[in-house]
Amino acid sequence: MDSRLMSPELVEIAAKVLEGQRLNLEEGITLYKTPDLHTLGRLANWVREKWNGNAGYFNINRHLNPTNVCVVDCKFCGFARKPGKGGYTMSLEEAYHHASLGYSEAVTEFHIVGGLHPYLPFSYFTDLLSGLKQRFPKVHLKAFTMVELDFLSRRAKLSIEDTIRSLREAGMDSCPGGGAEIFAERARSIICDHKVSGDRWLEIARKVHQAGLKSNATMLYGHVETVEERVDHLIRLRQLQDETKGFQCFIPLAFHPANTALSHLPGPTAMLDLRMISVARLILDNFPHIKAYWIMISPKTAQIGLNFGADDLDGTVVEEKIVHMAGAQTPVGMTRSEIEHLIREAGREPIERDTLYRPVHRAEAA
Ligand code: V47
Repeated sequence: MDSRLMSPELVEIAAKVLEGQRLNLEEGITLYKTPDLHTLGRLANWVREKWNGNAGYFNINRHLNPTNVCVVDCKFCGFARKPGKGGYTMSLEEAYHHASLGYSEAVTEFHIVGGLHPYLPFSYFTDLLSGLKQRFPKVHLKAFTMVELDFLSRRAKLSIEDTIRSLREAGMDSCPGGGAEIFAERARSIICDHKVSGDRWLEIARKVHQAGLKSNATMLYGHVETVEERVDHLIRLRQLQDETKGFQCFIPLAFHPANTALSHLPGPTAMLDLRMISVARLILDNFPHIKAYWIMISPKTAQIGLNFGADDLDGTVVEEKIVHMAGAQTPVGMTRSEIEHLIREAGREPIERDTLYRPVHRAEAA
């Protein structure tokens, strides 16, 4: 890369990236502050191609949110309802029915997350998983964030290890990356002071990985967090990944302010969306995948993200509630051909994957 075309503060960082050297906190801060988004994106794109070549991954999935009743009261959330305040809770039969809406043999993943419901017994969750497995034996169940696992273990009065074991026996195949928000105490205490700490989130992720399950990781950005707190978040994830190698994918989550207690905030812009993807790709040098989650940043920005460090767009989703209840204007789902079109137009090769990033060969799956 020609250093004459770069902002001066990026010259040394670019050399380190091209030599495969790890970036530190100060360099991460520089990447978040540089006005030179083009160089940032090109560097991230170089690393992305080293990891994933020209692949543009997607999957055929469906989200399932069994309840939005939640005791935690996070300030950034427009989805949750306090107990007795008009939320919904699906019976098991309703949840199975919901999973079947729009279901076809093509679906390879259910993404299952919900509120922290104070009264649902632990058996509801094990029955939910085993009932889904019985009805949809080929579908991978990516279920429950680290925050939900912590809550369920306390509800069930089980150790976190036993909680993970029971859910796994019932059908949990991996875990999604939500609930991480921002690990730094200062920002976390403003946006979600009743939630488990960042350290606890990481500790549970460690247990999930030690149990042999994969998981993802996220960061919620564009609210009250500082640039330093973002880099700190990424470095803490990188440290755990060095230890466990259990994370598959990092997903930056763009904050949507509408209908939340932080509705006075403007929310992130497209420039920040792309910067978040690029910096994540450069700092998380041990994460195989970075996702541009089209639901949160729009299909168009996600498509550009495929050339700024991301290699994955997530999937068809079908019915997204969490950010649509916080004002998201994107569709609630996309078809396979729409996703493939976006990826192809970005100059990438669309590759349908399963949750564990194995290519899905349609003729076989059908
Ligand atoms: O945990 C909640 C976030 C997460 C808002 O693992 C909000 O593959 C923006 O984690 N504005 C759920 N974000 C989504 C999530 C996810 C999505 C797609 C793929 C994967 C994966 C994980 O959404 C929550 C929270 O961090 N969130 N409210 C909001 N107003």
